[in-house]
Amino acid sequence: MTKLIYSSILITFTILCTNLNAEVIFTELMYNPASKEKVPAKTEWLELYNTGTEPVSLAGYYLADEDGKTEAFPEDLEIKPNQAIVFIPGDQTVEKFKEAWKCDAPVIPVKKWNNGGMKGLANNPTDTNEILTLCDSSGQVIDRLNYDDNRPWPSDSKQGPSIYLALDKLSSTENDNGENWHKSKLGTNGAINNKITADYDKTDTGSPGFVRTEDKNNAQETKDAQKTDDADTGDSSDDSNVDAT
Ligand SMILES: [Ca+2]
Ligand SMILES: [Ca+2]
Ligand SMILES: [Ca+2]
Ligand SMILES: [Ca+2]
Repeated sequence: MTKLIYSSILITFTILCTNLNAEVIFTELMYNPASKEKVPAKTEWLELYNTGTEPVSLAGYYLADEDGKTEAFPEDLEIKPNQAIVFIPGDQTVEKFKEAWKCDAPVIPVKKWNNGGMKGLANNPTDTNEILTLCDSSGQVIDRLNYDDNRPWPSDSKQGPSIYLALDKLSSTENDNGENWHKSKLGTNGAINNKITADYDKTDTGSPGFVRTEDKNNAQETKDAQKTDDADTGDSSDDSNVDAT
């Protein structure tokens, strides 16, 4: 029965996921921060990026997964070409996020990230969990990201690095391939550590609001370096996540 429900959900998502020319895409996910993830989780975040050449209004857009959906983004929210925007749980504040993370990009709290909505970003993702989507105001799927912590996706680990999309793979289809994602590494492609604060109580690594889009030579070096890095398959069985669905 459960299998049947999952199949129906998958089919629905597949039908909805027909917009292959999407310009706004998922480029980074902090789904399993080392910082505490007590209910409600406040330390998760994700990054969207506009790969297109025109600004896109995100009015009415929302995030969804198989657990539920968030409330809509602010009506006046727009993402410019080559701009990254960081989204955080509505249970967190922009001030507290920016106290911990140096970030010049817009930071947008989203209500119902946790309970009553998306139930957070699962730390034990599989092919049926999570199926993270960005939807526009009419419910059309703009980007879909069925992230995982098993190969070919980077394993998660206790150090709390985010995963980010390789700079030469910035598209809504390329980001479906786990091989195109890497664990953030301090000093590589703009990745920094957060400052320890009351909420962000451990050292996490990521590049919230920053997407490197040039320096192709460096990209290859980074790729080689991270092949070794990603080969380190950390133990992810100690999750104390809010979303064990
Ligand atoms: Ca969820
Ligand atoms: Ca999580
Ligand atoms: Ca995608
Ligand atoms: Ca980033």
